[in-house]
Amino acid sequence: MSRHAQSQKLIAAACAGATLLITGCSTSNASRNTEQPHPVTVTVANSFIPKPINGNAGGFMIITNESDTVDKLLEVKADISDDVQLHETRDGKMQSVRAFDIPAANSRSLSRGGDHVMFMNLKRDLNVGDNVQVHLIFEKSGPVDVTFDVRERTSR
Ligand SMILES: [Cu+2]
Repeated sequence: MSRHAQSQKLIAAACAGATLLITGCSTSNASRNTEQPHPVTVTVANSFIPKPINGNAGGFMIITNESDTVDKLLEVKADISDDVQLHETRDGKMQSVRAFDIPAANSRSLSRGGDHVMFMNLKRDLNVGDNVQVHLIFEKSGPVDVTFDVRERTSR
């Protein structure tokens, strides 16, 4: 992680606590690159796909938004599926949603039994240890490429 990203992260962490009490907490600082109209302010961790048991696969990850405004995950693309959906789980049933809000200076965890990415009608077999390149498209941060690794179904 670059020095700049590190400092942004610390600022975001401080804001996460401070915004409970005061509004207008900003991550703006002199070192921000103003030539980039849409700086990427999201980071993704622990991205994985449990080995699928039928023709579809779930995808999990933790998305952190280091900015002071809400971002949205709008679309997901990958070469393993022509139909990648965003699903939430309500009363034990999955349903498709248009986007996932990623709250300001906070994280959203896509995890088993909750929100997830759904790769429908897989175009090839996935085995434990495989890496899948996934293209995430955010409203503010734009495109972010992430590798999902295929893990045993019991992993978290
Ligand atoms: Cu699903």
